[in-house]
Amino acid sequence: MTDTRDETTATAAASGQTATERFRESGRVGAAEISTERVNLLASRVIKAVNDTVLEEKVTYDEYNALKAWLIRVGEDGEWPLFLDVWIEHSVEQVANENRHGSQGSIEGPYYVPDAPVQQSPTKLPMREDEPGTPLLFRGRVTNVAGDPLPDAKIEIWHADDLGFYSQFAPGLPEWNLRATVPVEPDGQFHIDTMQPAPYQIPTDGACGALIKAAGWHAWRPAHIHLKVSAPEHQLITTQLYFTGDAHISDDIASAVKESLILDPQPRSDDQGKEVTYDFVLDPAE
Ligand code: MBD
Ligand code: FE
Repeated sequence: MTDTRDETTATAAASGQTATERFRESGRVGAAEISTERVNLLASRVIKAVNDTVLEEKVTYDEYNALKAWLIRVGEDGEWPLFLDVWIEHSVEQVANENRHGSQGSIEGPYYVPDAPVQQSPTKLPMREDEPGTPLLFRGRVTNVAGDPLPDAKIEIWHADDLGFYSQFAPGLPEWNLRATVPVEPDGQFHIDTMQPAPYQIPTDGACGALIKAAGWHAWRPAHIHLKVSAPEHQLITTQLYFTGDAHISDDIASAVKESLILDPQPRSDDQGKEVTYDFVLDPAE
């Protein structure tokens, strides 16, 4: 049977289940043994933090049961990846990258898919013939911390479309829409034609959306481009780039914006949309 639904019929539960499956398949589950000492320390601290909140705020049984029901629903909707990546990953990223000298990182989020089609720079991301939005030429160079170009670098890039949907996580989109793996040019430069993404709202009809509504928060992330930039003998950096003037640049629900990651695209001289330059600097492998 052909799936005739389009991306606007996406549901939180469907994209959540897909994100959950993708995480299970990613090879990250059980990839490293966590010692008994470490589990004891971390689990004890998290449980104590919750208990302290209960005691200090005098949490009632009604509130406790609301929490229990909500946690059950997070699992049912497959939204543990979304919940963790929106509200926790930014701190993990901060710790992981605190000693870097090169470009700043940011969170990966739940919608990365490995092994996107390889397209040598200069290139245009896979997109529909009538892909909506403003064309954006994203260009720059990948170097080491000394400023030498890294000709063997590659850039994995993925982002949402103009309606805020990611291919493979919403129905009706071509499999690799707005996703690619881009080897750079011999002088370390890259030129990637894409569409400027729009501000993004995390799914509002699932457990995370229910929390946002119940707490009176908003569900927005500023428009962003996701990237993984790597080169032999250098540390891979996972990051995101944002756009100046975005309505949610200062109140990202995922707390993942950094000053150095905000772009200011300019109109192209040929008037074919916008262009912007960002240079990536990779730290040496440890
Ligand atoms: C996203 O697109 C995203 O980047 C993050 C971090 C969380 C939810 C959706
Ligand atoms: Fe995203």
